[in-house]
Amino acid sequence: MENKIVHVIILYISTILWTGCNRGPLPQAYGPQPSPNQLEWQQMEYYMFVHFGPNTFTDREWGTGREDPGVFNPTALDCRQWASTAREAGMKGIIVTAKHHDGFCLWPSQFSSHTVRESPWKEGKGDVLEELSRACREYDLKFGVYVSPWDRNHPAYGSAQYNDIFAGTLAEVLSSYGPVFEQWFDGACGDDMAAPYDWNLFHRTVRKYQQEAIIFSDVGPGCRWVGNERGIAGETNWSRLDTNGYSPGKNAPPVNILNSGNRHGNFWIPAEADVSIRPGWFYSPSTDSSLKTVDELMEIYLGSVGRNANLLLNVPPDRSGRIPPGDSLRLIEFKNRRMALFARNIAESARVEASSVRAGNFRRFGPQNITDKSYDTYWTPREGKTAASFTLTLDKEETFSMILLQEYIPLGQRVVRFIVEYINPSDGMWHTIAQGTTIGYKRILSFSPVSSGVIRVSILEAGAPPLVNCVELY
Ligand code: FUL
Repeated sequence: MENKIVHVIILYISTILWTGCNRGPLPQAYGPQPSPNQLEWQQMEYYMFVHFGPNTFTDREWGTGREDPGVFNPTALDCRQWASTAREAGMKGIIVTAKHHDGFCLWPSQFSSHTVRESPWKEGKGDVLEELSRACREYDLKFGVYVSPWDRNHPAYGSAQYNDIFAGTLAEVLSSYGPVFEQWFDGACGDDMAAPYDWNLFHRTVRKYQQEAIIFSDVGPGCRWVGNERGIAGETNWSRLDTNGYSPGKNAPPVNILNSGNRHGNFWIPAEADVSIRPGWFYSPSTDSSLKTVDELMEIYLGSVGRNANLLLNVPPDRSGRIPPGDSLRLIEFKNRRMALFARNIAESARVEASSVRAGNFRRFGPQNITDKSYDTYWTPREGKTAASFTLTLDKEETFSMILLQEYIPLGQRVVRFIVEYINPSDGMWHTIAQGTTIGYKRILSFSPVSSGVIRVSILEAGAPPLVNCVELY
């Protein structure tokens, strides 16, 4: 009987402790936060850009719009080959130039007389968007479109009436080919405009047909241009941007701002880094032997995904309508390099201790969340603490030359400055290996290899208590 009472008391106390532990409020959001679609988009990290159209056949980057549609005649166009290449390369989607500045439409648009319908390809019965969107579904890739407002072919271009025509063009693309994850609006435009672009109308049109699509432009609103075409984000890269008074194109914020964002920016507008595997955006036989090397692609990867930006890598199909073997081979070599570099995370089984943990629920906010594999769990120090550290103790001494860190961005981007140190076994002292500013969704730092069993990451400054959900060491 006495035993039973003791049991009941123990059960009662542990229930109180357990439920007590689970109470306590979550940290409050800090600044603007990503929408669920922006978060999903950020987690894609790496996807393919495809520039394809008359320029592919004419050796041009900017067509005049006066090209004979007869030049567009791929002999063996195969969108499934583009998709399987992207898939094999580890990419998560494809964005295609449905319409570039020359105005040529890769689908038979009602709003233009300069389209695949006027070309000899498939006797004018073809539709690249139809084939590509289907191939993307087959290979489990997301499908996105670049539709250039600048149109060097359309007779109405530059007039107020063109805004409605362009909205109609967008509606056609966005309502005919299934879900579109990203609508790409280029900033380039001609000088011959009597009426400015009606961006509100364009955005409303995207929203009407594709509620979930991320709208890209120099200034978002879904994601922003990174400010260069080299695929390199700022070492400091905030996913926040002030856009008041700015618009895409000539009136965009200065490129250094696009490259780094604004620490206190009003809107969540993360960076997307676009770059081509070749010197130009469109295929040209003259660039067959100047593909970026794996080293260059690695540098781009660390400069984009490794600096809190998504990487949009352009891989242009050739005149047959296929991605050339050299380019696809390079993509696979690049993927193999990444797989080899990130093969064994030596922090995975580390013991993690923190200088401070948020009160209320050790499990929910404790340092062990940094090495679990879930994006949704994080470590955070106690309320009000914007500087704190965590230490990893490895099973044994290991050699490493890379650290990967992630903030839990659904509650805002916080970290301003951090430092990484290790204990050198030969002198037992702390030494600095790397320092950085922003982390954001993902930050990767590489350094000369060191050997150690104890590593400390200190957040030195943050706008609000940091929420760190991942650390990896390679
Ligand atoms: C630029 C365009 O003018 C280029 O032709 C290319 O499409 C690039 C991705 O964006 O602004």
